[in-house]
Amino acid sequence: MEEQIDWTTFLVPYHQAVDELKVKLRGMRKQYEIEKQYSPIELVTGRVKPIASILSKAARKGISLNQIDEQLQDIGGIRIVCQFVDDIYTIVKLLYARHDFEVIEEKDYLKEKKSSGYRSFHLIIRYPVATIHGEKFVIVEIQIRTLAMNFWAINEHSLNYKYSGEIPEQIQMRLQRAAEAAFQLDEEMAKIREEVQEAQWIFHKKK
Ligand code: 0O2
Repeated sequence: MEEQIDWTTFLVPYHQAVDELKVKLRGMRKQYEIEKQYSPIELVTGRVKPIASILSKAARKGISLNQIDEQLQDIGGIRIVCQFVDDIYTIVKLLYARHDFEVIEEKDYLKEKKSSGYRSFHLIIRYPVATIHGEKFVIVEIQIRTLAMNFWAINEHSLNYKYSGEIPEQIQMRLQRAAEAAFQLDEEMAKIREEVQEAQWIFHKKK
């Protein structure tokens, strides 16, 4: 028999971790701005997975509820969005260099996209949260992707939700084409990166 979970208590450290990480990572962006440097981080968002999604993902993956804190790695989720593909690798390096958490796994869906067409770089981290009962480690997934990859992923995610994971073939085909177009967009932008950055810098100075 699986023990009942007190969800409010269980999710407290995840909320704490996500809130702290958002502040810290947005702080990195701010620091680039203050030092008048280009920031590889465009925006940072975060969420704690809703209970219904935790339950359905655990069921789908055959994970028992007393193991979800170890085996469901995206209960706490952070997303970092950047402008250029190279920024992703800069961010990954910056995150590995930090001492306030430990990277325990990386998933490079850039080198090898998922069959859906999904591209992103994921880092799974072990993050210490100070609780009134002492230090508690939680697993958090950090997704790092470009604006183009993000645009594709949020649309595909909505369609997946709409069709309960069974997207009609015709739409799947269009999504594959859209993923390829997003990839091409990232490639083209990478080629004129310096021009774009210079233009943004001039615009920023005028503000
Ligand atoms: P949500 O609603 O974003 O929380 P799996 O879902 O089994 O493929 P796994 O093994 O948990 O994934 O790890 P993975 O591949 O790192 O995926 C975790 C999360 O990455 C997903 O969480 C999505 O946010 C994102 N992701 C992975 N594959 C895709 C994809 O094909 N399309 C989109 N749009 N996002 C993807 P959840 O729980 O699926 O969803």
